[in-house]
Amino acid sequence: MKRRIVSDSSANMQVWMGIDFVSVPLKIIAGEREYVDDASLDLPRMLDELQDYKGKSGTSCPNVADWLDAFQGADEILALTITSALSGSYSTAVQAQAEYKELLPEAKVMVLDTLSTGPEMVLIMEKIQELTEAGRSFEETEAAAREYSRHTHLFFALESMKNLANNGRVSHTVAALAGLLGIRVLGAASEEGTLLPLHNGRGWKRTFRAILEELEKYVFSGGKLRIAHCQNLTAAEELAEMITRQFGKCDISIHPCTGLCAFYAERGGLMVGFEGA
Ligand code: X90
Repeated sequence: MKRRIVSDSSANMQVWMGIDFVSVPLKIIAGEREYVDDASLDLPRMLDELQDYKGKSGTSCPNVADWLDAFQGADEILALTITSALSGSYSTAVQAQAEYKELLPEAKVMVLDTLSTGPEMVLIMEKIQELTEAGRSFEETEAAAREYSRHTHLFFALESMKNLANNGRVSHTVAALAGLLGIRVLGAASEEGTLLPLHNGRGWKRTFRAILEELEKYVFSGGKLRIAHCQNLTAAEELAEMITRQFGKCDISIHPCTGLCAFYAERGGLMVGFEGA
């Protein structure tokens, strides 16, 4: 029995030391240029080049063959995707699941539409790993991961929503608030897996205060919280400190965005995944 955790690269995790884990890259496309969201991506350079690029840019999800490659060699697969409301990743993963089971009828494959992305996916994968270490069966692990994912949430605080709007992932009206007016948008992943704006404001202090208030409303348990940032470690650390002050000692860690999330969250953006009600 060989169990593997697989996720698309919107989880911002390329490797997981000592764990059978595979990340399936999404791609960022700007004219002739294609950036693959894997360990070889030069992120600062991608962000610089995108900033200078005046044409249309977008992204593409993994195809069925990409998922199949990632499944190859394992017989228990727990795969996670970015929300199906914003990407085709879930749909291609489900097709790969069917094909893999045709090739290998004994194999067990879960595909979880996380209705979220980034650090919320990290929490769910950590839960799967915990269950695996505790020796839980595939079925128990799948059920517990699905249940857990109903109690995890995602916030994001973005300086600009230009790429989200230009790619039809958020309305131009919502996006116009950010960027154009220099107002930061704080939002959440809705229960349907779409972007839900919660608050607009200038200055990080106000954004942090709004995040703390929203964490109360979403009943952050004071348990696990993961922050992903796009070239904004300072804000991530400051937020972590404020959360610790308000909620007491909790399990917080910070990591950088990789290609896909960096493209949409843009420079300065933060994403926060946490355990709630
Ligand atoms: O299939 C594709 O091309 C990928 C499309 C992804 C679109 C959205 C990515 C958002 C990443 C921005 C803030 C988080 C929003 C989460 C809402 C559920 C990061």
